[in-house]
Order: sequence, then structure tokens, then C-alpha cells
Amino acid sequence: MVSGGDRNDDIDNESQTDLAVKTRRKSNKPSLYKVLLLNDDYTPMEFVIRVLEIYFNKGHEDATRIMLQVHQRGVGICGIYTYEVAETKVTQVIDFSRQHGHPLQCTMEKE
Ligand code: TYC
Repeated sequence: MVSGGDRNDDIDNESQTDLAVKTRRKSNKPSLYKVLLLNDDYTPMEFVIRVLEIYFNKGHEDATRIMLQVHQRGVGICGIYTYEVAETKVTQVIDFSRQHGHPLQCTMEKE
């Protein structure tokens, strides 16, 4: 590890472009994104628990705890994923909720 601690910085490889395998000072970890559920006054609690079980692989107890946190504090973290996985989950949750006539909102934000 090099000083600083920032992730995702490639080494300056300009002087070694002829190497078959470029050395890197750091690993290229992808940026991570939190997927968040937002509270509303209409989506049934049991539906939110189902969403957490189906799309975020939570057990019933954990799903209930997260749902209650969202209900009480307005927002809660469902999981942390790479960009495309997070985006897919947001879309799936919103589609599933609309199919069932619920206004549940789901969003993502960079870690
Ligand atoms: N506030 C909702 C109710 O009282 C429950 C709820 C929880 C809704 C979490 C959305 O993300 C949510 N029925």
C-alpha cells in the first residue's frame, strides 16, 4: 500500500507500456454504492420486508429490523454493491413495487 489510502488509483504506467502485464501500485477495486430504501406512508410493512428478503437476500428478522429502521428514521441501507448491481436492484425494487401498486422508493448513493 502506498501513502494516501485512496482506492482505484492506477500506477503511472506510461514508461512500461511495452510490458505484457502492467504492474499496479494498488488493486483496482470498483467503487461501491449503497442501495437505500425510503419511507412512505402507504407501502405496507410486510411488503417492504418481502422486498428485503427477495432482492437483498435478508432473513426475516434482519429484513424486519431494516424495514423498522426505514419506517422510524426515513431511510435505511439495504446493501452495498458495485454500480451495475446496485442500479439493477433499484430498478427491480421500483418495478416490483409499482406492479403491486405501492409507492415505495429505492435509490443508490456512492459509498
Ligand atoms: N411507513 C410504512 C407504513 O407505516 C412502512 C414502510 C417502511 C414504508 C419502510 C416504506 O421503506 C419503507 N406502512
